[in-house]
Amino acid sequence: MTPFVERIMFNMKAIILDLDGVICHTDEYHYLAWKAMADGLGVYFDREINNRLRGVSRMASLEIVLENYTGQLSQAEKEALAEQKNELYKESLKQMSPADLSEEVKSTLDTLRSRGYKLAIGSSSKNAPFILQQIGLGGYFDAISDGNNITRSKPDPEVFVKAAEMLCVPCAECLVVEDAVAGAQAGHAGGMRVACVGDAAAEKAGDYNLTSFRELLEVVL
Ligand code: B16
Ligand code: MG
Repeated sequence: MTPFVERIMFNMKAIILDLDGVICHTDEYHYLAWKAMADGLGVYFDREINNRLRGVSRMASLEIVLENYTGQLSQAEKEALAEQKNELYKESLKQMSPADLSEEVKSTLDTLRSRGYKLAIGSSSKNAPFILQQIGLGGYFDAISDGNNITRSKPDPEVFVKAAEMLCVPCAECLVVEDAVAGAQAGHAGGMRVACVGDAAAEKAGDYNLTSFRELLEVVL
């Protein structure tokens, strides 16, 4: 990796960060809630299937979970299952606190801000504002684009394009940070550069595939 390349070569002005799996680890809570819902329905579900749900909207996630379900479900029954999962998930979110924001993530965000970058959230989650509040980042970001202001989920670029619009920064001058392959595809589809951590980094889905969040400081001066 060549340090400083993003600012010099791409005139990078803003960083749009995914929430679940990047800023905090609500991905484990998603897994536990989907697992409980699937067990209740008698559908096989494991962590490998769960990886396919990263960055994907709630209803699209449900369709993936139901791939192993042999029965028939009406739209109303599907919505009730999604609601059931969300209620379980929200119970976990209530227990979150600023202690769930790692020192590494907070200090890296603060350093990026001190270097002059605008910072935004680009998350598929409708629970994003509540999660940010819980971990002490309510009001921290310059813009929040999330599941409440989009009609198409990642890998569609809508959530990131809207974040760039809110920041008044051209897409080509934004760097997306993602843990999901679908999220990395969304960033690229929006004409943005992409740095990946976690699952998406293991899949080499980004222009930069990082071994830690802090390594972002070597990508953007
Ligand atoms: P909700 P992200 C995504 O958040 C999650 O990765 C994905 O697993 C979830 O289904 C989606 O949000 C919707 O979440 O049910 O809370 O609206 O990674 O885009 O920050
Ligand atoms: Mg994510």
